[in-house]
Amino acid sequence: QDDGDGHISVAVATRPKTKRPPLYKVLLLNDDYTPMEFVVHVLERFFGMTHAEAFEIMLTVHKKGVAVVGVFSHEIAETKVAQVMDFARQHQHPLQCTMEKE
Ligand code: NFA
Repeated sequence: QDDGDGHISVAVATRPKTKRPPLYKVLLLNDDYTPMEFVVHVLERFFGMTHAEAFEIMLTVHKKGVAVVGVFSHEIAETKVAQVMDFARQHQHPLQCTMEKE
C-alpha cells in the first residue's frame, strides 16, 4: 500500500506474546551416607509431601541417583535449595540439592 508519500508499507501480523517467567527444577542427589529417614523428612518438611510421596521420591533418588522434587520460580527454587542445604549441613549429612532451568 502507498502511504501517500510514495513509500510502500507492509502490514505484518504479530501475536501479542505474554512472557511467562522461566521455571526451575529442584533436584535431589543420591549419596552413600545420608540416612533414608532424613531424606524422607526433608521432602515432607520443605516440599509438602506426604510420608508415602516422600518415601517414593527418596527411593527414586536412591536407585536412580537423582530426581526432580519440585518445579518453582527462580526465587522459590533458590530458597528451597538453600533450606535443604542448610538443614543437611546442620545435621552433618552430605545431602546435595541443586536447581536447573526447566
Ligand atoms: N543412598 C542413601 C542410603 O543408602 C539414601 C539417600 C537417598 C541419600 C536419597 C540421598 C538421597 N542411606
